[in-house]
Amino acid sequence: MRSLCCGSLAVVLVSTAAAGPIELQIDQTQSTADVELCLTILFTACDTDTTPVAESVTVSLDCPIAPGDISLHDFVFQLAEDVALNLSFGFGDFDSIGYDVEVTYADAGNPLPPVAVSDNAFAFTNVPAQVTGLLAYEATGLVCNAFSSYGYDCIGAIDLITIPLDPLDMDGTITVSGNDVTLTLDTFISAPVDPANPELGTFTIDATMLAGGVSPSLWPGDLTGDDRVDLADHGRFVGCLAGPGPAAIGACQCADLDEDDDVDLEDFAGFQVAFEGP
Ligand SMILES: [Ca+2]
Ligand SMILES: [Ca+2]
Ligand SMILES: [Ca+2]
Repeated sequence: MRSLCCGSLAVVLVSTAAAGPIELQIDQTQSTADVELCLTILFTACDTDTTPVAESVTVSLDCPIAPGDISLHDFVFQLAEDVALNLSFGFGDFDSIGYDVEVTYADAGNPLPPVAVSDNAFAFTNVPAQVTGLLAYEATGLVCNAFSSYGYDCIGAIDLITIPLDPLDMDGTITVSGNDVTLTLDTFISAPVDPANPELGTFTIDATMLAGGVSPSLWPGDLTGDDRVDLADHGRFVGCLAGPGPAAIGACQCADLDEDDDVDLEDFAGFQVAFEGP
């Protein structure tokens, strides 16, 4: 897995590859979103459709071989197919197609603070997100009349970017096998069709995704995943220092700089060489 072999000098020589964030590609053959639209016009009618999800999730890991924490940097959840949502009220219909729909991270350049990985599982909370795309529709009969009363044309399109999303919660798991990183991520999005008239209806997106990529290179001595070896890493190193013998476990495996399975003073010598300053 790792190519380091021969003590601290070798450690320093290979410390040129950046770890950095890792972009994981969403496997659209194993990722789906259930989309539901409900409108209330006298009574509530709903319809659902399912589409594969494509695109990517970008995260950083404190220890690429055995993550102890994970930070979310970016994501694009692209609904890979149009969704057809056809509501029948008896006294009229609302037929619609959602297309080019994407849910994306709304704070690009500002990763979320790291969260702990425990038994491969983690939870991101309060994730800023936005939705883009169009819902093209045709309302007929009394549904058209009702829609008109809200200021809408009977045939039109709702630009989804006008709909603000509440921050999202996402549950996930991460597993590392050799150089392969696999992430699962589940999220549920619910928003009003018309934020000014929330009683008109809601749409929801219930997504279950699987993403994969190649593990980033180790940055020897970097135990926080920011490509720097500073006092934050020193604090973590000291927390891992257990002397010769005890096997390094979890994210402490990244503190085993000489790769003899322990974290001892020989590793600390390598850490001191890698140390870049406070
Ligand atoms: Ca660091
Ligand atoms: Ca040792
Ligand atoms: Ca060691």
